[in-house]
Amino acid sequence: MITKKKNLIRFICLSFGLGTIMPAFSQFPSDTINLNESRVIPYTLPDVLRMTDGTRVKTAGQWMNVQRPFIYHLFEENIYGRFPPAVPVRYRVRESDRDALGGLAIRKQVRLFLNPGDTTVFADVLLYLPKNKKGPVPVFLGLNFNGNATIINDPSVFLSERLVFPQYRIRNTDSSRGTKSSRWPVKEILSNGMGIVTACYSDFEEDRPEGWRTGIRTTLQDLLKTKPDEWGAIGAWAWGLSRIMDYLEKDKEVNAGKVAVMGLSRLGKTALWAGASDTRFGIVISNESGEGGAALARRWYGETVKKINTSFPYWFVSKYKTYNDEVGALPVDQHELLALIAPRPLYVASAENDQWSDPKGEFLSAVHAAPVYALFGKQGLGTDIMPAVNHPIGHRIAYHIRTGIHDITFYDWEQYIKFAKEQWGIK
Ligand code: GTR
Repeated sequence: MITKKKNLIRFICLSFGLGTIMPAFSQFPSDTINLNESRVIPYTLPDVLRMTDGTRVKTAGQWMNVQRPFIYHLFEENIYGRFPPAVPVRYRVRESDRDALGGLAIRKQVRLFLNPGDTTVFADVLLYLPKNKKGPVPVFLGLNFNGNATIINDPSVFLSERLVFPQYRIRNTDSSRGTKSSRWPVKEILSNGMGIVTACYSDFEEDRPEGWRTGIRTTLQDLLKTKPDEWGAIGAWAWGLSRIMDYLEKDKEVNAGKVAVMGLSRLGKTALWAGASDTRFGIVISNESGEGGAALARRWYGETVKKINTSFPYWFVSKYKTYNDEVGALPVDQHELLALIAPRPLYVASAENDQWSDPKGEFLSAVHAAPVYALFGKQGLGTDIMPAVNHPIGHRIAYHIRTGIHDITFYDWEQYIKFAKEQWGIK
C-alpha cells in the first residue's frame, strides 16, 4: 500500500518534471535508465562519519581504527566480496632491456607465480622505467584490457598467452601490437620521470560470466581459503593489483612508496577497490569508473545498480543484487569507497559524452568523501560546484570532466602526471 502511494507520488512528480522536489524516497524506478538531470530524485546519502552508536567520528584515529574497518567490511559484504590475504609471490624476469625504446627506457617483463606449489597460475607484468633517472622511480600501475603487447608498438613485448577482451576467442598476434597505445602514453610518462607498469586483467580472470572457472577465483581457492562466490571478478582483478605491488616492493628500481594505481571504467572500479583494500597504493586514480566505481548509487542517473548487476553479475557478490530494486537499503554509497582512500591522494575523472558513467554522480561522490580527508587536515576538492569541462580542480582529491567519449586519453594522462608530480614533489 505504502509502495503504491509512493509510486503514485513519484509518477505525478516525474510526469510534471518535478523530480527535484520529490520526497526523498530511497528508490527510483530501477528498470528505467534516466539521463535527464531534471528527473533526478532527491536522495539521502549515508553519513560517512556516523558510527553505529550514533556518534560522529571526530579524529583521524577513530576513522582509521573504528569507522574505516567497519565501512570497508560493508563494501566486502555487500558489493565486492572478500579480499583474500596475500600469498607469497615468486617471480621470474623473462626479459629485460636496459636500452629499450631507442634508449629512453628500461623494459622488464616479469612473470609472477601466484601459487607457491606450482607454476601454472601466473600473471605477466610489463614495466617501462625511465632510463636516465637515478634511484627508485615512482610508477603508474594499471591493468590493461587487451594484452600487454597492445599498449605500445614494441616488437619485444611478449604476446599474451591468454584469450583477450572482448571476444575471448582470439589471442594477440603481431597485428595487435600498439593497438591501444592511445591509452598508454608511455614516452610522455617516462619523460616526466615516472615509470609505467601493466598486466592484462585476463591473467587473473577472463571478463566473461564463466571466467571464474579458469581464473584465480577457482585456481587459488584452496590456497586463499575463499570460494569462487565469496568474491567477484572486480575483487579478483583488484587482488591481482596487490600481488603486482608485492613484486614492485621487491624491485629495487621502483619506488614502492610511490605507486599510483589507475584504471578505466571497470578497471577504474577495480583500481578504487584495490586502493581501498591495500593502503600501499600511494595515489588512486579512477578514470570514468561509473556505477560500482566512483558514481553514487543512490543518484538516479546513467547506469543503475540493477542494470550493472544484470549485465555483469559476475563482477560483484550475489548480495549486491538484493539491492537492485532498493538501492536506498544499501548500507553504503560510493562516496564512502572514495573515503576509504583517505588521506592518500585521489583523482576522479569523468567525460562529457560518457553520461552512462554519471559524471555528476562521480563528482558528488568526491565532494562527499572530503569530510574524511578533513579529519587528516587535508583539503578535498575545495568546492561543491561542478567545474566546466577541461577545468581540473582540487587539492588532495582532484576531479576533471573532459570533452569526449568514454575512454582514457592523453588529456587524462596529462592531468594524472601533473597530479602525481605535485603530490609527490617530483621535479
Ligand atoms: C559498461 C558498463 C560500465 C563500465 C563499462 C566499461 O558496459 O556498463 O559499468 O564498466 O562497461 O568497463 O567499459
